[in-house]
Amino acid sequence: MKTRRLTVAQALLGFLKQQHVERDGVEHRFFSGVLGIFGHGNVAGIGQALQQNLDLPYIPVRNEQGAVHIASGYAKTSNRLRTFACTSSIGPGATNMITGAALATINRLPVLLLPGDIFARRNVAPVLQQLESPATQDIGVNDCFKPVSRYWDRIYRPEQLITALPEAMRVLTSPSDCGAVTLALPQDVQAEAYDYPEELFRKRVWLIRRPAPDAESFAHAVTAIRAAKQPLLVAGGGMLFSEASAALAKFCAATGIPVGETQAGKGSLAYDHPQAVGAVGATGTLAANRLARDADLVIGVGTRYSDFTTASMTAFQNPGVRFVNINTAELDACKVSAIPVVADARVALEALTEALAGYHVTAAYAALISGLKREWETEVERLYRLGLKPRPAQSEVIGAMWEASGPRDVLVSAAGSHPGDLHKLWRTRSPNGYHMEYGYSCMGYEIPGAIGAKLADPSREVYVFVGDGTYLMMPGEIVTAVQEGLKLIIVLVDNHGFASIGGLSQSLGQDGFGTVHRMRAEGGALDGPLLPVDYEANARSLGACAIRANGIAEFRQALEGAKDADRTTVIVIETEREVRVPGYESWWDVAVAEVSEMNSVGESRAKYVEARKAERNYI
Ligand SMILES: Cc1ncc(C[n+]2csc(CCOP(=O)(O)OP(=O)(O)O)c2C)c(N)n1
Ligand SMILES: [Mg+2]
Repeated sequence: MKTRRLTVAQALLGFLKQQHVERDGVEHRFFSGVLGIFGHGNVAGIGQALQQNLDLPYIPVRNEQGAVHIASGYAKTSNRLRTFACTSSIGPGATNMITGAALATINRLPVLLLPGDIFARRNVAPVLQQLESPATQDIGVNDCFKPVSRYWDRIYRPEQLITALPEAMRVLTSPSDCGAVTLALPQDVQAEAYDYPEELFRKRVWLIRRPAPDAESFAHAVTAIRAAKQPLLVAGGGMLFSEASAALAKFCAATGIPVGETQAGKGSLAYDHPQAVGAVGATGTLAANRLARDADLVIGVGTRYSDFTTASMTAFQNPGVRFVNINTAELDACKVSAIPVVADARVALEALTEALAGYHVTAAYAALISGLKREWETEVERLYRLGLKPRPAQSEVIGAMWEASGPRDVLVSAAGSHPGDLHKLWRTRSPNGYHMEYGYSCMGYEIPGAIGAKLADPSREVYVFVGDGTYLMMPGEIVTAVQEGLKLIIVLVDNHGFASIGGLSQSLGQDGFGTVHRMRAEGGALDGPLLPVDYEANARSLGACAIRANGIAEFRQALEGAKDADRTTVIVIETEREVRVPGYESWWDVAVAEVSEMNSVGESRAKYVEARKAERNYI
């Protein structure tokens, strides 16, 4: 047997370079590089191997969490057909990646994490940054990756790579089991040499399958749809991963079935498609939520049915409502007691369009859909142009951004009050034009996630919508964008803290406690002057252009300037915190304290108990 004598780290990178994927006859490399930060736990292993494998580019980042977010943003924009590996040292460098791992797994995104680990040899333990246990020597901080990874392994011996790596690839390229894969790499083992079989380094092409539905469940689904009087299709993230937008548009045109979109599925249909009724659920449009309320059949495609989508199980109120779920993952296909169609979205929709020939919703239902859609567009226009002075509302900022952006541009965001507002108000014009991380809704994803989106498709302008609270959590990756020559347009909405949680707190009767960015006052409470943060100076110090816009007119000008600029610009705009985009006949279950010393909490609790009565079991 021909062998190659390599360190574990060199063999690992040699393997990664040879991994390819193929879907719809198109083949390319799966790993575009390695993101990370070096420390003593990876510099001699992975660090050395990267230095002699420059065709697998190394991108240094500022925080290991940022590395994983970049990989996730990249994988999401690439419809899971490409990703990055992420390397870290041991200890804090490794655990910084745990949040990113959870985000990737929840969003079903492939990322490969390579945390350094403590010495397998053990004789020098405890090493710097090692967590010890009185009960076992076979535990460390990297065990924390287990619940947030779809596949987890620790490479104690060099030859274990030979069996671990194909498993890692199986999971990373699986349409149903995709998520974070963690291979913990003890720092001594990384540098150890072994005679690896040459075969490990041959080119491999992993077929990204498009599973077709089985005949029987498909037949049940067709029967259910044919019998439906008021069907609604809910488009989730799986629709975009499958690149099923064209198939969906045809399905809707042929059947007249309207489409509501989840956060991950938004943009599956262009906003001006006649059957697109926009966001559905807790942050849904009036159009989609009315249709959801009365639907007798919900066709969930590529959705996990999160509580935002189901409005905490209150969205679908027709007593006879049934579900058909199309999903590559059995876990999701079987939710809400649906007829499960375990299949790829595009394949299933094409087959359904054919099998449903002759079926169309009634003229009355079609008229209801177009009427609701028209009304919704009027509402969006109203919110885009509230004309508030001196500070605009957030909805006006969204309107100005939308008007400045082009049909192929991408909007990236994750946490705050704007995900809900954008879900309702952003008019997505092309698939992947709306990139909201709302599975984990992780503050700090925005900037690194946008770097990933830009790396995946540099031909699209990338806008980032970030709150002031979130900006403070991880602005450092702006430096990474500068380093890589990537241009982002970052809109930082300054509303002095957590408007979202502040609003939620008010609705719970808690008066916004702890959610405004204020100094501690003499009396000991956090009700002093507003925190004196200079966001522009901060952004500038990290290498970005930065500008503060006072009011919407200046904001529009700043956006034009940012479009013309050749590097990342941060535009800071102060908004009117308390002018919010309303909810549209929807609900989200956040439990209110059952006892408290405040009357307002008691009042909220009473309303909460009433509202919960609308929650349904779909059994
Ligand atoms: C890492 C993380 N910590 C906490 C939260 C809870 N959370 C959700 S939104 C939010 C406030 C975000 O503030 P900001 O970015 O200013 O947006 P705004 O609410 O003002 O729109 C918080 C703390 C979260 N989603 N992610
Ligand atoms: Mg804020």
